[in-house]
Amino acid sequence: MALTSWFDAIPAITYEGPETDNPFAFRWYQPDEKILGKPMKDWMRNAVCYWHTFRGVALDIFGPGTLARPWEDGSNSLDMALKRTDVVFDFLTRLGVEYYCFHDRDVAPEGANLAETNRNLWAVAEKLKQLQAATKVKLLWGTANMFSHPRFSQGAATSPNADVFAYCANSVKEMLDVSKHLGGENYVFWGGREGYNTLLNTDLKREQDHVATFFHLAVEYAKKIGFKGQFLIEPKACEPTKHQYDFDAATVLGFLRKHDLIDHFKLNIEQNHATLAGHDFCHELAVCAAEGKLGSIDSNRGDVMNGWDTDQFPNDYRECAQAWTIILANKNGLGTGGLNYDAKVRRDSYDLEDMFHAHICGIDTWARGLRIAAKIIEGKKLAKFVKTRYASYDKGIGKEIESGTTDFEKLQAYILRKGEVAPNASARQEYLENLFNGYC
Ligand code: XUL
Ligand code: CO
Repeated sequence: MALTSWFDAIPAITYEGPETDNPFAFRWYQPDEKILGKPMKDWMRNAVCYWHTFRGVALDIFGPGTLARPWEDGSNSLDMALKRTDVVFDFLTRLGVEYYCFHDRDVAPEGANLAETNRNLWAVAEKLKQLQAATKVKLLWGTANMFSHPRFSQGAATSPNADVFAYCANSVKEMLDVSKHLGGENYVFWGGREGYNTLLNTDLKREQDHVATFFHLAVEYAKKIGFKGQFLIEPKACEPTKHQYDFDAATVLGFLRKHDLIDHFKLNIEQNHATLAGHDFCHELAVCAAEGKLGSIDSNRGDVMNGWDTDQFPNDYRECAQAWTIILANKNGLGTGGLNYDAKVRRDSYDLEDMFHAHICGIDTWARGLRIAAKIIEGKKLAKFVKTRYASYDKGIGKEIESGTTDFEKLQAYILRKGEVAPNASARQEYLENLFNGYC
């Protein structure tokens, strides 16, 4: 396969260690190095997202795009879509990532009608299949863009227009078929415009019931075609709508349970979405992990001074270290999920090399965090502290509470006998923060 050469000025990215001066090298990410018994690449499963990295031009509300990519011919044609795939796979292989993610509309343009739109998607999917076979790059997840076109302006499955619901059934059906064809390991639902802007025009219950119906239909169809990928929902609190129905992890888990969908889904947690909900990223991970529902991660960061989804590349390795301590509590880590860098270079980072700097920084941030988390886990001090903190539940009355063998009357008799609770031990937050710093 002849690869294009837009990136010839940039060497393939390899590990050179923390001391290197080479900005086109990893300082922390050594794909085959074993950490806690498993190669780094298998814990991380790094993925590049097609939309920001290959379709984003960095337009904002004050001006047009600034990222002029030299391979683009200015059209949104099928021909351009096919040519672009070569550049994408050239980038993926030079960077050394093994996964990518895309929406239907990232890879293929709409046609003159829906049948042509579907044909376009399949034409590009065939090309992607060849490129995957030639490079061993795999599809982490596929998804459908049901939020950009004006037909989705009032929602997708939550649109008051039933034709839009039917249109979305076509989109997800095709993308499930395509994801299966490409060996996709997951399938993501981010409810782009599934929410509302004003309750004055919104039947909230009916809209949420419609999404539940949509998910049931998707589950049924995946089963019918034998698609084995994990279904993931990606929560987001707001933006583009004022209130998104998939507000945060806890809301999504409650929704799935209410609608008898809980067994079919896990969650895809995005860092900047967590902060939009007023949570820490690690809080969202912990909520999912507590229920065995942590499926995958969309990695990026917001800006503490801005209240919107800035989708910047992650650079906080300490946050990632804490995240890993939660992820690694599951001995299979992220399972079929991975780290999808759902992030975009800034509007004034114009150069092709900036695409590399961005991803190198993101991958190294997570790799450094992984190394720190391994030391924390191997050191056992934090885990031991937490275990000891709850020791009153390991015996006596605590054990009876946890095993469900007590009631209010027995508990009252117990505490009356004692007369007062045993004094609380210090929660030692500052000691623990200092301990954590010692590993970083
Ligand atoms: C939007 C977002 C999406 C999803 C996929 O904020 O994160 O790119 O990840 O639709
Ligand atoms: Co995302």
